[in-house]
Amino acid sequence: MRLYDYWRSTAAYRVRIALHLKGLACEQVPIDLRAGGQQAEDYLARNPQGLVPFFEDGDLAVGQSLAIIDYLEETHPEPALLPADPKDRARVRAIAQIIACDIHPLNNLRVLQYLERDLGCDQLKRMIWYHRWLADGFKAIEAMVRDKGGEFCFGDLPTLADICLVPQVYNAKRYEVDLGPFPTIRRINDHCQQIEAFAKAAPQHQPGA
Ligand SMILES: N[C@@H](CCC(=O)N[C@@H](CS)C(=O)NCC(=O)O)C(=O)O
Repeated sequence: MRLYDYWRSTAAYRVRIALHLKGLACEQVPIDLRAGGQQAEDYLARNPQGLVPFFEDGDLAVGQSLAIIDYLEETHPEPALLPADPKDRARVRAIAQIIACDIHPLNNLRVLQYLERDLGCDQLKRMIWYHRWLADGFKAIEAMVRDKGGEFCFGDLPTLADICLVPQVYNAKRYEVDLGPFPTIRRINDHCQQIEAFAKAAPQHQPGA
């Protein structure tokens, strides 16, 4: 298995957590997003979308973190990243998708760069934009996980929801979001940090950090 990633990419961070939770060895190939490595000709030939993560396993070559994690889940079902009950699976996916479909795409590097370079937003407006969409999503998740009593987003085992949440918390801190209004999210994130798979996947431990 080979993962094209960038140490600070939250989407790649999700895949790294899933790989470590499942105990799977994977070669990492760093793509330097700040230097535009995602737009290099040889990388685009591999992944025409010009984003990380990108993943290869035998004759499979695929992007999109959630598709990669689905593949890992289907090919290496243990430990499961989704609960057994279909209703619970839907609950977990709903949290993961708030992050992966509603927060992250609005706050991705290319979107923030577009706001600044093409639409003339200064850094303050860029920050306001980031904070707005992050807070919207986190407010919903906080309400969904509060009073559930589990150590993770859903129950006492890590799931796809935590895999998406932890990288987004990392990114929120990087953009100096006040996490005070989200005590349950903070508690879950702190708990995940104690788990080896999450710790090993953390940005500061990746090549290029
Ligand atoms: N929906 C995609 C998002 C991938 C994505 O946007 N990756 C970011 C890093 S977190 C990226 O490569 N950004 C490069 C850019 O914006 O130019 C996924 O989940 O894999």
